[in-house]
Amino acid sequence: MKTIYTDTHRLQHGNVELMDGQLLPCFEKPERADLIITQIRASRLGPVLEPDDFGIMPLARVHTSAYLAFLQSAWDAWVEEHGSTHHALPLNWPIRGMRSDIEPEAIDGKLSYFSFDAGTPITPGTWQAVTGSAYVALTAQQCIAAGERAAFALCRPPGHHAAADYYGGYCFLNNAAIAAQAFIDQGAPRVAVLDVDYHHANGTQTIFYARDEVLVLSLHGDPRQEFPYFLGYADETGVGQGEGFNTNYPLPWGTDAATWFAALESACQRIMAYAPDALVISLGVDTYKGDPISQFLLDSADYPRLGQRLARLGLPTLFVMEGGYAVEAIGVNTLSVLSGFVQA
Ligand code: Q9C
Ligand code: ZN
Repeated sequence: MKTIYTDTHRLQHGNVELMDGQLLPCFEKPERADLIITQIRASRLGPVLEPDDFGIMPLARVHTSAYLAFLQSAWDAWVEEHGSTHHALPLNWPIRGMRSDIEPEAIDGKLSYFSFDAGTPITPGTWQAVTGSAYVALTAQQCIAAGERAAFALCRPPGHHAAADYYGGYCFLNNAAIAAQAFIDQGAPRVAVLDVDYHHANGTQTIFYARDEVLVLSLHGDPRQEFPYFLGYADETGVGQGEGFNTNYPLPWGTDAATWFAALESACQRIMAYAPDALVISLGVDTYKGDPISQFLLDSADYPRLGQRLARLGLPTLFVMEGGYAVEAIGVNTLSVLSGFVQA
């Protein structure tokens, strides 16, 4: 299996995020991808390739032009307003009864308009890092389109919390959605996106919510307890043409491997019934018991098993990296999923 990777991810290196009432060092940091690529290079998984440049078009198939223009210019606007001493974080959001349909002129207003949390700093290199990450996903998608059974897009920053016109949860461009849309644009009638990251795939769900040609399934911490809190409930099943083509599997804090794999089995049955032409796996390993911001109990031995189960679906499979913050284990656990897949 080929891995697509670029060092450009290091240009996204935020200083702090607001969590538990503190400004803490960002959990989503360059070391994450560095540890994964180190494991892959030391393994026999396969070659590591650089991404191609795809321009703005495939990004604009998923994201709005106003949002892309904002992301591209946000750092410069921030520096003009505040100087470059600190990275840009939003501070307030429109709630019930306030106007959420007007893009303000001031950069602080724009940051709020296009975001949903205070954990996702915009830095001097954010635009270059996030476009590089999307190109990693698109290059891996191209490998599958050219006939390969599987490919690994080592994306960083991650993408699944980003919707058509907002960022948050460490995500700016929805790499998995951009790749899924590329399959559709190249003529695939049906694509399934299965998100096994600990957090709900709110961005991916929202992007494809009204459409039946992309089935979206997400296993995640119950939003009653867990970020992003305001999406990811079991009764969100799609709308209009998309009704029945979104499935959420919210699971409580403390979920163990037995319960998690039972939910995975349900998701696999749904995928088989859908019979997609390609499968995109949003691969987070923050389900690990040692993850510092998550509450599931998967152990390292469970990750090969995940890869094996996905391989049994028998589909062209694109793995897209999402979360995972226990840096000492993230490389091993990620490689375990991919090795389990190729050895199945
Ligand atoms: N108390 C991804 O895994 N903050 N994003 C959570 C926990 C946001 C995670 C705060 C977590 C986002 C791609
Ligand atoms: Zn996550």
